[in-house]
Amino acid sequence: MTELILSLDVLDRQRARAIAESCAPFIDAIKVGYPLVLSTGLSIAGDLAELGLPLIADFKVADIPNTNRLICEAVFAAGFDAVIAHGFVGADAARTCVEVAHSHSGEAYIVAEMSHPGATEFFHGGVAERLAALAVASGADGIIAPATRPDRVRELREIVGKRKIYSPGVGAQGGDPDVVARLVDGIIVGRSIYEAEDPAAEAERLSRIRR
Ligand code: O7M
Repeated sequence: MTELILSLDVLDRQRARAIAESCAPFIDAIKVGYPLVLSTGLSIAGDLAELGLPLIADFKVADIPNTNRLICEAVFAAGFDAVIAHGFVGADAARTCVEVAHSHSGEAYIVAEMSHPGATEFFHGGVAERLAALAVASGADGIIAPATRPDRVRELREIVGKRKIYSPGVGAQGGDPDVVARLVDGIIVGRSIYEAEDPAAEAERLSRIRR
């Protein structure tokens, strides 16, 4: 069954907690990125951990190996279960994220191709394929690939095989959950859920589509 990952890009701690709590029965994980963490601090991870769902730190880590290590150690110390990193910084830097994640029994995902229109500028022309291959070679648990381009997801699947593909871009960015949920291991959904009049109802609707 395709996972449903809530991208909790809201700025207020109480609102984040309330949305996560109401959606919890229908989602498989919560992705937390800079908008929420920079607004509330890393302690939000502790709040959300009370729900018992895996927490994914979307910090798109992209630095030298030593700095990546320091960032990832802080991520797992805060209570996250997985981290997302960029691969374009090179195999050594990406591998550091994977090593730290695995040393905490966590997971690490590498961004292979992004979902927005401008992503084609640099990711196309072989780069995404190389990033997917780097993710495999680094022992990453999976990649991030765009729900807005199902054909690209199919091509990247050829490279990553059974490793997981998590896919953002459903709903607000135009990706069709009916199409992409069949191709990936998890769809990442933000605004369609947290901006809905009834976020839990929307999460429930999406949770039925992905089955
Ligand atoms: O559903 P949305 O568009 O409101 O939110 C999508 C989330 O996924 C949001 O947190 C983005 O930062 C993130 N995302 C993308 O939208 N596109 C990408 O290519 C990559 C990500 C992402 O999660 O990277 C790990």
